Amino acid sequence: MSLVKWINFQSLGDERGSLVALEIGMEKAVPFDIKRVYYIYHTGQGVSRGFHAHKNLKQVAICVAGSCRMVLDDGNTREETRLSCPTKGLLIESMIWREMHDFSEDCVLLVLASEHYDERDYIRCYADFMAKVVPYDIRV
Ligand code: T46
Repeated sequence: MSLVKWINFQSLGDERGSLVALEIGMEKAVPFDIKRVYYIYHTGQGVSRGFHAHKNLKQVAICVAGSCRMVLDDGNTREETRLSCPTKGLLIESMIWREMHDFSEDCVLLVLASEHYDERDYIRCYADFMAKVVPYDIRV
């Protein structure tokens, strides 16, 4: 199964422009209760971010302006995708190593998170991440 999982949001656009509403409890558009929202913007040219995994945290990343490239790695396979559409959210499950590259100057990456911020949930060393990964061939 692909690591790249998109959630499509309805655009409530009219002649004035576009609007996306994410309402907690409305429907399970996002497959977790949102406890935190943050956004990444003004990323310098050539700067990459991420380079970590989360033990429990699940997130949905939405590029509400501009674009960036996201690399996802579950320790068995590595995939990448471009985020550039405000009506598409990229679901990032727990225990996925992520890297973000090629931010456009105008990129605003909005992230919905299933938990409050907790540095103890981060795995910031790739070797530590790999040591915790269960290989595909021994998963039940
Ligand atoms: C992720 C990717 C997509 C906080 O204090 N609270 C927060 O909610 C967040 C997200 C960060 N911080 C602090 C921790 C660092 O001192 O802000 C600083 C920058 O965070 P970090 O270096 O983790 O940023 P990124 O862009 O590498 O990663 C972020 C998220 O942290 C991470 O969960 O999945 O975006």
